[in-house]
Amino acid sequence: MTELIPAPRSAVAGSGEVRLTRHSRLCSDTGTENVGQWLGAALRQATGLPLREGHEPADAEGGIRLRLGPGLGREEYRLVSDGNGVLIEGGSAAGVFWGAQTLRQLLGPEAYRRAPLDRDRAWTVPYLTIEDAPRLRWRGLMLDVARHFMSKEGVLRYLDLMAAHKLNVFHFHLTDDQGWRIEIKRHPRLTGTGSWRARTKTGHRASPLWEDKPHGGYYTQDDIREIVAYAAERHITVVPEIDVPGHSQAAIAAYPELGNTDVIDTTALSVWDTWGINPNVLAPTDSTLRFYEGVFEEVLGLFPSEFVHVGGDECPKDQWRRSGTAQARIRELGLVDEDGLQSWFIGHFDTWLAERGRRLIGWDEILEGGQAEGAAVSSWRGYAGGIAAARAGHDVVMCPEQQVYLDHRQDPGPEEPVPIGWVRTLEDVYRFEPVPPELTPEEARHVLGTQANLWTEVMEDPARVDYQAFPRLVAFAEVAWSTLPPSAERDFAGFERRMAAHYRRLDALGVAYRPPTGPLPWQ
Ligand code: TNX
Repeated sequence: MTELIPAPRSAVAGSGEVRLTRHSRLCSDTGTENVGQWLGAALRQATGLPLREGHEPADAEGGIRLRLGPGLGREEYRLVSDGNGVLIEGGSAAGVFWGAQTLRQLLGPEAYRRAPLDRDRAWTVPYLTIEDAPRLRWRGLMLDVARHFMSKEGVLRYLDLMAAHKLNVFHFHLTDDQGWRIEIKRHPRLTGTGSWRARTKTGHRASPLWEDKPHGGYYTQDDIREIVAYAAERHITVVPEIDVPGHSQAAIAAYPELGNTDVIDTTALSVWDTWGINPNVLAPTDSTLRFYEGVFEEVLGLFPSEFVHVGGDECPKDQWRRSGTAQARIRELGLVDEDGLQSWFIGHFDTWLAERGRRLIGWDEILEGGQAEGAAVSSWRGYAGGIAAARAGHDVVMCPEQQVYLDHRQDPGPEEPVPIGWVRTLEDVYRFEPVPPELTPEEARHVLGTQANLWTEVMEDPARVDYQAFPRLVAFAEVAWSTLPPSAERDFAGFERRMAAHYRRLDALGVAYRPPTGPLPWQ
């Protein structure tokens, strides 16, 4: 009937249809005005209909009415299309917004266009009643803008794509060995030096592996404010990630004193121009902590999110093993080994963030050497880290690389352009179970939700990002939002049938997805 993705909890068809015309109004009751503005703008640009704002409920007759509905959960909504028009009620503006996204799907693929197709086209919504609410409250996408920079406009477009799929957490991976992408006023060389690399490695099989052209870019603080506000209008929370103490070569290239200066000549380092796990990590000194407190202070001023991601992944301990300064620190703090030093580093920021009313989240390596008190974990190396953390009473976001790493190849065929990674097919993603069944209901309450991760080593432009993300992100969105049967019993064939309609929506949105059949974009 309606081929909705993600599938709603329930949809009951009626007979008949609401027809939107030049006389139809859009009426937003108190508390839903911002959603009304968003929906009006989206539908006007696609349909060319004026959809004048109405203020009296009667104005919405035959048109669209938005209102808050008592008794509904925060993100829950009810959409009723009948002889009175379309009514969307939500437990909060967020619920109404997700209902508005459903309405866009009901209007047909052209409702996603940026310019009207044909002013005389009939815009209809079948009579029906939809009751819907998300299964999980953290439905995330992580985008790595460090390995390859994405323009601000590209990021805003991804926020729109997330919203269309009812995803609500944007994990913004802003720093890594290969680039520092956020302006920090008190440390200008982080972007001055750290945002560009002299040459770059491309992921495209047809390209030479090395390109001597420089690669880089960064977001000014004004850009960041714009991104955060744009996300908020779409009921998406932006969680910033500043990676410590590993994945920090770009920062050390900018400020050599941040590195282990008694082990290597850090003044000789430049922003890294290859991929992998980098040995050049931060020195565990007070001055490094003070430097990063300054960074996080500016970050907190820009991002209102409860959670702040501090990375914590892939921090090789070799330099700490050889550094007299690091060894002295281990003795002074009474630690057992270098893993303890990593915990001490993360623990410092856990307390520091808690004192400022925020919460720390880190990759599952932060479990090694003892986990900081209030810290939450992004479980990426499979399920074990997430299960252990949930059992110990820590909150968890499940993002195991075996199923939701969208940089991994999606087909074993030789024509696949991505030269690295294991095969994670659309069906693998669709059968992903974000809440490990071995957890008791009590433990499972610590699973905040799930996210798909897009690392961009092999994605040098936005079209490559689209290709890796879609269609798998669509399957992921359904897993995160909809209450599906256990993995093995999921109706993948049914999902594929609904996808046939969804590809038309992605076409209208201009998404360069991997086509299910036919030639690939670069063949
Ligand atoms: C591991 S996932 C990483 C990233 C890479 C990714 C490639 C994680 C916390 N670290 O730095 O980009 O693998 O798949």
